[in-house]
Amino acid sequence: MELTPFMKSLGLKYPIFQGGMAWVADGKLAAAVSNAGGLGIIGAGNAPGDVVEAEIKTAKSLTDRPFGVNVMLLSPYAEDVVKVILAHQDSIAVVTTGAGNPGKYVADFKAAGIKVIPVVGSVALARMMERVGADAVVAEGMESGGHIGKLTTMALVPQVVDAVKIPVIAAGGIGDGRGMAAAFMLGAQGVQMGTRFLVATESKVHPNYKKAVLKAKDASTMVTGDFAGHPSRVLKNKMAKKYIKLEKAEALKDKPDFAELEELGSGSLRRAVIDGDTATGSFMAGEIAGMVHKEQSAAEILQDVYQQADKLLSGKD
Ligand code: TUI
Repeated sequence: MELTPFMKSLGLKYPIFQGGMAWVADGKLAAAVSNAGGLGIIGAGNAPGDVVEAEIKTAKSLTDRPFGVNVMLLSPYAEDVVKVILAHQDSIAVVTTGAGNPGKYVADFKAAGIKVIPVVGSVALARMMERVGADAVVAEGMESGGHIGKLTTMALVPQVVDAVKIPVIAAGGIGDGRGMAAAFMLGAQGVQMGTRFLVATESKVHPNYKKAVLKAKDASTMVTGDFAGHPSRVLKNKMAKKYIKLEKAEALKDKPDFAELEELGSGSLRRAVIDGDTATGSFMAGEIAGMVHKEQSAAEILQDVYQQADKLLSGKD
């Protein structure tokens, strides 16, 4: 498979991005993916600027290859994280954004020589991003783990490809070379995967979290947070079921108590990733968790996925 000029301009061997997963995607994981020829991405999540800065320094110390940082726009620290990224502009090749509209930051990133690749869940936002100067977009379907939009990857990707001239990277529901090949057939130039990298050898995710992904089946995920306007795909567990129950109860009230829901969800991703707390943690994962069967190094994951996709797309065997 020939890399497109855009993917070549990022200095990649494989047109595969590692999703900027909050709490999970640290400097070490990002460097491992970048060293192996993909695009490693540090997930800022809700972390303050100094914490993100430390991860950028870690990645920089571990790789000479390009890597990126994901800005989670709902974070109270998003503005600080943007400042940190601009201060390290020489070492950061790409910024991706999630959970919002990064319009006001695009010009500053571009002026700093950083490529801006917003994650979008709709054609409208993709068009807007192209208009404000984004270099590419990640079109992410609701098969993804974590915060999601409403459309599926199969429906979203070709519609975004038709709507914009900038390159489109597909995300959501891609866990192996078949998914990658399918994304290319839909017009994508690259893919982004999160769930598959959750269980990478270099991922610091708690063993209980990795185990939960490895034993997941096709129907093991569910979507919480829809009622409060922040739908999030997670592995089914006690916490997710409790959250849904509370959401349903609040939805029946004239004046729903969003604070109570917020309190239940607060810190739950940290409890999953760091503590491996299967009772009160939110184990964010995509629908492809059911086909992730083994822990592998980032390099093995990239090679496996790419080789399978390449074979399928070239029509060999
Ligand atoms: O951002 C993600 N995935 C995430 S962020 C995250 S941390 C979090 N946890 C709980 C609640 C909220 C955040 C965990 N996973 N993916 C990219 C993505 N962006 N998916 C959907 C969107 C999106 C949604 C709405 C992008 C823009 C948008 O609205 C744009 C507007 O016009 O405001």
